[in-house]
Amino acid sequence: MKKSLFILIFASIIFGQQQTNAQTLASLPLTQNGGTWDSGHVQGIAVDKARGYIYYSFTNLLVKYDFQGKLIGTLTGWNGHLGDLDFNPNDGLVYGSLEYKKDNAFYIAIIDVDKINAVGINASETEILRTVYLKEVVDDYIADLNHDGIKGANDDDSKDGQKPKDHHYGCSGIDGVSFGPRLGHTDGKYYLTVAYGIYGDIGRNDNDHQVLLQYDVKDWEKYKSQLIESKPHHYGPDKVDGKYFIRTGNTTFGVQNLAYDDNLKRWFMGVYKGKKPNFPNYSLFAFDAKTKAIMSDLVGVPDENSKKWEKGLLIPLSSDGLYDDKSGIKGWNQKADVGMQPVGNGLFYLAVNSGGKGQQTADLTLMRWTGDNQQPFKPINIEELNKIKH
Ligand SMILES: [Ca+2]
Ligand SMILES: [Ca+2]
Ligand SMILES: [Ca+2]
Repeated sequence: MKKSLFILIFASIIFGQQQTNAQTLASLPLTQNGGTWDSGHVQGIAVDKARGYIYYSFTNLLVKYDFQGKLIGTLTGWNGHLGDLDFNPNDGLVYGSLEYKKDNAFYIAIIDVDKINAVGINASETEILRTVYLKEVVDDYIADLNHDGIKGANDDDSKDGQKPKDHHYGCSGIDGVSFGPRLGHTDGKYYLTVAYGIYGDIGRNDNDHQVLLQYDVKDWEKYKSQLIESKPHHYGPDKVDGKYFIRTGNTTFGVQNLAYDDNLKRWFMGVYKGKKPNFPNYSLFAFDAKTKAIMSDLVGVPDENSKKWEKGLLIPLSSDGLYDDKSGIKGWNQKADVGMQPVGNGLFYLAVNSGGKGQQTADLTLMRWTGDNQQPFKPINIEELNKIKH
């Protein structure tokens, strides 16, 4: 008797979850336009599946739409560069990268998106947007590699001539942001994962790796601070919970969009193509969540003490995709640089930007992962979506 009751409860929970998942899938818009704005271009998106919202970062503007395509509100009022986003279902907040390069200051913006309920809310007049300072990124950005005493934003690499150039690993700041399991694992708690921007400088060899940092945000309440732009604060963790390197060859400003797909158990990195002729310069790279990082040479990054290559925790790229013999690099030619968000069941939103100054817009398309090296994502239609549901 008791046993059958358990089975009944268990079955109803599973059935209930399937119902919820089916309902969520059914409510996903096949396409969405993120509005036209006098702002910077779209940088990234975040999706709250449970409550049915899509968030767009337009560099100096955050826009909130519901799944029906209704504009719910916007947040403005900062001069820094808001980049890629992710939604954290554990606290209901959106996390995004926020750069103040001239101030040598890099933050995670943590946005209480529940409170975005009107168009034109000014972040500086509310407590909706809080920030946490990332010392690790700043340390690499301001590294005085050429020992001329000039650092960070003040050292203009283009004037360095034959001297070594500043900015460790070519760090230009941060952009890609995603929650996901500790690298090397497919389960366990999720960590906030932040990707470096990397200068697309073809005249240096130390900028051919992507750099990812992982942070456990459980204790971040104590750091979260209002950002006074005239006096950028330094409240944030001194240490990272993990620092990893992925050799992709150089890109133009590093990982634009970072996304963890729990369906494929895979991390995706969308980039602006690099320009070095010795690399294939793909626009999308991936690595698998289970792949363990191995302490290895970071080829091209000189170790000042040993005169060899610096070492770091290196994660190999996924084994599928297009393959470049010469460099051993794998990846895809797929636009994934201004918005990419997995939403489960092998489905992803991918963004395309258009419009010029004063009229920036973003169009999202719901796509499915195909595994085809030539066309890894294909738009999904309503019939295909219904097939997944049942
Ligand atoms: Ca310098
Ligand atoms: Ca970007
Ligand atoms: Ca992201």
